[in-house]
Amino acid sequence: MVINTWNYTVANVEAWRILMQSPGGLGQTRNAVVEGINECEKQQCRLTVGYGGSPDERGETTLDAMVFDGKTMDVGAVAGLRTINDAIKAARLVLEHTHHTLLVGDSASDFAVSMGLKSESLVTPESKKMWEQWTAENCQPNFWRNVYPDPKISCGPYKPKLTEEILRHDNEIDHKSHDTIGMIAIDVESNIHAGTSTNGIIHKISGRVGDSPIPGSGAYADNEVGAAVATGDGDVMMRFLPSFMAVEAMRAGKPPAEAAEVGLRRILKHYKNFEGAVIAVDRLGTYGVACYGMKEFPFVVGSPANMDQPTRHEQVRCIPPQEEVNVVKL
Ligand code: SD4
Repeated sequence: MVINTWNYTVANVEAWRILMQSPGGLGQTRNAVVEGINECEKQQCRLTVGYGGSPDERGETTLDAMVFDGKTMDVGAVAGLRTINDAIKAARLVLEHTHHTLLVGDSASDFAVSMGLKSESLVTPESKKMWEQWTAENCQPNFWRNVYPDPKISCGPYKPKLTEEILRHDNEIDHKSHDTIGMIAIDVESNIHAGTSTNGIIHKISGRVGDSPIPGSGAYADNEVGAAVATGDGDVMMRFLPSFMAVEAMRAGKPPAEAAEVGLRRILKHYKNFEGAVIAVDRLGTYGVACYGMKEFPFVVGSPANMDQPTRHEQVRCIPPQEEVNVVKL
């Protein structure tokens, strides 16, 4: 089976097509995840995967991606690519041709080019326009705090301001336009691969890397148990490794639907205003999905349940909004 975040049908259809190139998808899970996700990169899924989306504060699109092999526990990941659109293929190259786990920035792009991928600008007229509009609106919203000039009304450059502490969740960031693809593929022998690809969060500070290329955060897989992938506010999510937590919860006996919630509930103890979703699948292909900060969360499943139409859309209702807990001061 193959399952992925959001309603990215093109990715699921492509991954399923590749899985079905061998009986039961045997040995095809890596190809399925990489080619499925690459389809989203090529088609700029909702402008949040691949080139031409989510310009950072300098107007550049940067990509993060990861491939996770649940059999060998081998991981390849890249972050902050400014000139390679096939980010998931670059991650695969790290996995297959190096002893490293994560390469970042322009050196990661150089590596990808040296291994045969194409170098190209990820900026498009559309992403340039998004960035120009943002700068025309005094760079609002942005991800700065405790700096001057006041980041709530002005663009940078900023300098540190030491007198007042603005807490992170006081900041109202629009999270609407960040929808990472996370995908899990499993064959008949419970060989599992998981993968992610994203252009991160719009207006991010240049150099920012999200949760998607971080093992245990954006994705985690272990053939003995299952796998999980996450999407959402990566700056918060990467502090809690929700994909790792989901897989470990399944290892401890929780069903996938409950396991998917474990990491999100942990985050909720600390942050009430974040947005995120986790998909958890056990080694036999039973899946569960949890989300927070949205009403519903859509995902796509490809499975042999209906061979005439293996790809189907589903959605779950999210955990209802939690109130901030009032701290009683004694
Ligand atoms: C990030 N997690 O870079 C990604 C963005 C995302 O749904 O998933 N959005 O923080």
